[in-house]
Amino acid sequence: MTMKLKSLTATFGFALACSFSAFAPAAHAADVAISAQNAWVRWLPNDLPAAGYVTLKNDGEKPIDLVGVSSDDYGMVMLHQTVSNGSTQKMVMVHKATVPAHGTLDITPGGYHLMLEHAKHKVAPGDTVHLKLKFSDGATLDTPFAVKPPSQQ
Ligand SMILES: [Cu+2]
Repeated sequence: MTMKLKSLTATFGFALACSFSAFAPAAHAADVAISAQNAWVRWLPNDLPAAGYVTLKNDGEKPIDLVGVSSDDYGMVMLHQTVSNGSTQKMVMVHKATVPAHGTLDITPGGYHLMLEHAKHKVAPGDTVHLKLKFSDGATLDTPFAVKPPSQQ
């Protein structure tokens, strides 16, 4: 009796694993047009807000907007754009940024940045934080960002 139960469990477990692995690769290839590269955080001391930078690549046929960012590591994450007004620079909050079809969007110093405020735990250079990037096609990219010390920025 014990033997029979064990073999049933094993068979069931195998069937589950099998159906998952058959399904996952197809869904991945069809749905995810966006990938993230070179994701890092400009860390500043004394609990100052940090800035996240990343290059987004769109392999799809249509432009896709970055429409939201959230994180388990920070209480507040916003998409900001640095705007220069003659000799002065200021940053403004924007609600989306477009990744062109078959192109890239550089969220890099001087352009866009992800403003990271109210860290939920101590974040230090050498850490990895995770940001969830949400896109207009419904995709979400859970992206690891390398936290860099001021000397490596
Ligand atoms: Cu900002």
